[in-house]
Amino acid sequence: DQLMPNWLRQRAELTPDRLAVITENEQVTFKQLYINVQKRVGLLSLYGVEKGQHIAILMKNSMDMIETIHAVLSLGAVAVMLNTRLTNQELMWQLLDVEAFHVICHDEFKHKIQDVHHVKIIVGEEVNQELTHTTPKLHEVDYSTNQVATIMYTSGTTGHPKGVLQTFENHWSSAVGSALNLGLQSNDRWLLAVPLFHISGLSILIRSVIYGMGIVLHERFDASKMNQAIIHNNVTIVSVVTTMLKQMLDNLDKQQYPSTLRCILAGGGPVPKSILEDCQSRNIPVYQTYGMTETASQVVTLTPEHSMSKIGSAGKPLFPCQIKIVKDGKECSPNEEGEILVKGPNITKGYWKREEATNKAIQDGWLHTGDQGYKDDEGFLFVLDRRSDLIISGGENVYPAEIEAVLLSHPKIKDAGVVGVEDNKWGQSPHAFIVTREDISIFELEQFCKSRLASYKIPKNFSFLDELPRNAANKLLRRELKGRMNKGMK
Ligand code: S0N
Ligand code: AMP
Ligand code: MG
Ligand code: MG
Ligand code: MG
Repeated sequence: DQLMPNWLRQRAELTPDRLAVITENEQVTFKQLYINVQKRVGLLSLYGVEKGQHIAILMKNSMDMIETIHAVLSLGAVAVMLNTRLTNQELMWQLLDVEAFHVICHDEFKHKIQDVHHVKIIVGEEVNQELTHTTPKLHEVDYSTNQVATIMYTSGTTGHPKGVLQTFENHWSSAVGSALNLGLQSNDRWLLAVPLFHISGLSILIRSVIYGMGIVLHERFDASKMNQAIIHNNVTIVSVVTTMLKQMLDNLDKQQYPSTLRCILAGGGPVPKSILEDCQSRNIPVYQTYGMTETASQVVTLTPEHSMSKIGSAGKPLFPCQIKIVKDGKECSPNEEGEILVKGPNITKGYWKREEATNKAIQDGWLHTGDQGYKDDEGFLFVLDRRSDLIISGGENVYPAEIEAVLLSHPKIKDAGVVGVEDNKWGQSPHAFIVTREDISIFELEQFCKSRLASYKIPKNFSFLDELPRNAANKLLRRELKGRMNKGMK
């Protein structure tokens, strides 16, 4: 285990006067950010926060949230990043599972965790008032490589979501790998409008302190505001998921991005070739990337010089990473399809309290991603849209099994199967097939789902069947259900 200096302190010492964060109403330099964070460190230690504790954060993108993340890390505690779109029940489950000591939340989310009694809830407004008379704490911890910095929950093909452990080394090697691929320029400024509670957003914050690079922070996604920021705010790089990019291109219309914009990093799910080609013809520098929560963001990103010749590919591995394609335990030959395995210092050491799942997912250092793909004869990765067990809606993962379990818990439902269908706005959205014991209305079904599932997980459509296709072992044949969808069955 090796020690690194506290990243924010080091950055504030190296380049104190550089801009760190620009929001709609304020901007701070690294030095100011560091001072503000020290106050928060002081306040959180008054609240009893200590090294090693799990401190959950339920906040919207904001200066508060950035300071809170740095403060938690600076105390040596672990920041548990909660998705604000989840329901009370989903959040409660994660808070219990992760054994959170405190939750720090914005006032508007307090109602979602009211019933959680085992943790102290620290509300944003309270904090801001107390901060005015808190003495800063001047002794933040150094960071050790093997220590867990953050935990993010990710669902799986079966059962409950699992907490992905992300160490300082995971984040560090991810940030360095990204810079070695995309390069680092002294005028770089990264637009952050994806959620900080996902690794897509958090990884930008981490790159910012490690690189000494400013971020332009948006509280919520707004295509027009993003384009304005790119055009007027000297943004050089921006991270997006497909639905965001689509809306930005529509909004841009006949306007052009300035040449200062050097990279639109597009990931979190498939990026249709038509959009990539549209960007290419309009001279918009879009780079597809493949990565996940378990890999602390990008693993494979298309390099600038191949963006034309390898359109549709996610690229080659970042310098610290390796990929291989495996089928039936054997490595595939070029152009042969199989499961994507990835390896590197950015890969999680496992899932919180899930030894079995960890050992299954990571073997000899290789993470089995569950994704299908192939490498072409020059080693470029193509991710295939072949999974029937995962639906990606606007960059949010939806696992059919999770929705099926909720539907099956309704007394009137005898059987349920969920598949992803093409959705013009979100890429894919869930569609449920159900077999009922007695009549149930769509309204009743939706209400039932609403209290149990985040809204992006609620099926957009329901079809009623007499029976679901299952094999001899009673396993649901989702692919067959999907086939019925495609044949236009309603
Ligand atoms: C697409 C987003 C921005 C849409 O949110 P928006 O427009 O703010 O919606 P709201 O106004 O809040 O709600 C309006 C209605 O829409 C529903 N809704 C919201 N989001 C979704 C959704 N995704 N699917 C379906 N419905 C949605 C709301 O529920 C509401 O409906 P009602 O009114 O009925 O309640 C937002 O979804 C968003 O931010 N998406 C992106 C999330 C993300 O970042 N995902 C990536 C996760 N993966 C990773 O982090 C690994 C990959 C990675 O690191 C990466 C990814 C991209 C780029 C770079 C990288 C990298 O490697 O660095
Ligand atoms: P998450 O668990 O939210 O981090 O999502 C990671 C998942 O998103 C991956 O396992 C893939 O299934 C999907 N994904 C990420 N990048 C791409 C890409 N470039 N093309 C297709 N799917 C992707
Ligand atoms: Mg995942
Ligand atoms: Mg919105
Ligand atoms: Mg996702």
